[in-house]
Amino acid sequence: MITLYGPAQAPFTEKVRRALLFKGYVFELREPESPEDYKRWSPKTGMLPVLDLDGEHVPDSTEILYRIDRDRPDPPLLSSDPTVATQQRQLEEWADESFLFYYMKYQRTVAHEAQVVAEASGSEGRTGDGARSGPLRRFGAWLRAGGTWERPETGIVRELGLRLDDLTKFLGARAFFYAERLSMGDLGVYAMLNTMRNDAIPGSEQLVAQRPALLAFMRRVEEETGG
Ligand SMILES: N[C@@H](CCC(=O)N[C@@H](CS)C(=O)NCC(=O)O)C(=O)O
Repeated sequence: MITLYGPAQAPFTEKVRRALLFKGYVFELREPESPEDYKRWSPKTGMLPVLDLDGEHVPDSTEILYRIDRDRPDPPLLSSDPTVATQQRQLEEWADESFLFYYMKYQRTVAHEAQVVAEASGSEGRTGDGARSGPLRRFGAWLRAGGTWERPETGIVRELGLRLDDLTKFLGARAFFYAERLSMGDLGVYAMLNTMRNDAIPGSEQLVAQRPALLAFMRRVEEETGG
């Protein structure tokens, strides 16, 4: 009995789910319903996904991919060319880290802005040393934003768009990244794009929708992994 424990909307779970489908595993997906489920299913780290392979619990999405590739080598998750395989491994790691980086940055920015607004409204009506005039406050905000009027959230989405442009260039005319066959690198990128397509960072859905080459890539991954 094979069970994948993890929240379906998380890119890490989606990456493993697609890898299992690609390999032809029959499995069940169980989603956590409470923080206790994270601890129960992943006692060491509290992080999901975890794959239960007939009673053996394998944590971490990347480790799971390596494990199932070893257990069931056909079809492979890495190229037989060592140079290409290294690129595919690096891409898989990059995909996990990069989207998470922008996601966390976005969350921190939104929390910080909410705090600034709360502080500003708390100081309204104050006079004397603690109060800052409108133009002075606006100048402070302008400096904090790095001398630009662009809102920090807009800047994050714009940067994310640049990363998608990088990806489009890496992909080029090939069906998959660095190769004509699907690899773990493609699954990592797919999972990241899929999370964006679900608008995990507001505005990210549109970024993906505006890039037909990446949409076509996603369709190819879906065809290879059972829709
Ligand atoms: N490096 C891990 C990351 C997994 C991860 O970040 N999981 C999140 C869900 S998306 C989690 O379990 N968070 C719970 C927590 O941080 O306590 C992997 O690739 O599996």
